[in-house]
Amino acid sequence: MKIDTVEIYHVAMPLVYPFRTAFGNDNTIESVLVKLVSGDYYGWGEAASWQYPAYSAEFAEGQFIVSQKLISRSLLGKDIISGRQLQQELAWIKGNYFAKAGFDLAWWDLYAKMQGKPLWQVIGGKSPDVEAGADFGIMESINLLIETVKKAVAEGYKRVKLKYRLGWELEMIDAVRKTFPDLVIHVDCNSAYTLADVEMFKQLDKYNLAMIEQPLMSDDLIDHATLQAQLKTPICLDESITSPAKARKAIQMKACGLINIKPGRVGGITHALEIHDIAAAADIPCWIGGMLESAVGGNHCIALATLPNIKYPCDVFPTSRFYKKDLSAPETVHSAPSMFRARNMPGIGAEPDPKMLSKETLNQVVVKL
Ligand code: OSB
Ligand code: MG
Repeated sequence: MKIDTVEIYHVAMPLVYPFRTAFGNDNTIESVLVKLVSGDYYGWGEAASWQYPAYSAEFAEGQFIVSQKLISRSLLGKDIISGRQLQQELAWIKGNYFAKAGFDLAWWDLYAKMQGKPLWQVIGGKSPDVEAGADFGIMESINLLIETVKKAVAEGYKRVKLKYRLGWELEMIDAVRKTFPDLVIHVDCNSAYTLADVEMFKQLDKYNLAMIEQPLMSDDLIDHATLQAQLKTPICLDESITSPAKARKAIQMKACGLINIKPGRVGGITHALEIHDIAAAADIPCWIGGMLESAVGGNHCIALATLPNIKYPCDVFPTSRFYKKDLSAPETVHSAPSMFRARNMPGIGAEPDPKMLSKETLNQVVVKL
């Protein structure tokens, strides 16, 4: 379909409480929303690279400029018939995965709407029901963490992701494992460690964790392979997997046993599907991660989570956990304890609420031919 108009919104969404990770402390989530218009149809995409280049090299203000000045100009007026073609048109722009993802996601929403089908069916999902895990950032104290995990277990969550905090590692895992001997648990290190920490990671083997997520630097597959060779616990790569080629290489060199696929980090649905298939062929299970997007990005994640090789509860969340009111509507809610159901309407089934969008927009632009 021919892309007639592009609308881009750089937004800041205030969190109910600050989200703390090994790379920082955030009070608002900065995200970029993209609307692609083709004739009477439109689609929405969203990729949240956040305010600072701390999770990856991208950040929302830069993402907005790349989206406005480079990506829009590469797509406007062109007849884009596939996700693959969209990626080819953008291949001259290196990196900038989140920026590309905003457009790729919007294209898939638009495409599914034109077919009159829910996105999860268009991409080959097996059932609309997907399982979510619990995840809550770094806590102030181990006691508070244990109370929070108890609440999550009582709410029906079957797996819990613990954000690793420098200096707290084994003490924290020991306390949580003693309190919950059978719970499916994994840790997310957000690239905070190096091979100097091999001994600490080896100690984790006795806690029967489902995986260790992104222990080392994002651009370092070789060190991950070196670490994995010394551990029984599988490594799951998040930040390191930015493209289908990276996924292929990580698998080939045995750098991981699982992959967290985030549509924003890999440039969109098109590449998320390719990574899913590469991993499936190698018997590497995947799951879907998120960046606390509004319901637009959240529903793209839910659609991806319906794919057959998604074999671990995903990081999708009910809107109310992080936002007083979601920027997009309808808000994401559980369909059953710890479950979500992909929406049964054409496309992703969500779009920004105009009032909330204007309230939370920092910068916006409409690009036409
Ligand atoms: O590493 O998965 C991560 C959020 C922001 C940046 C990085 C990460 C995360 C999460 C989000 O873990 C989890 C969630 O959506 O609940
Ligand atoms: Mg992670």
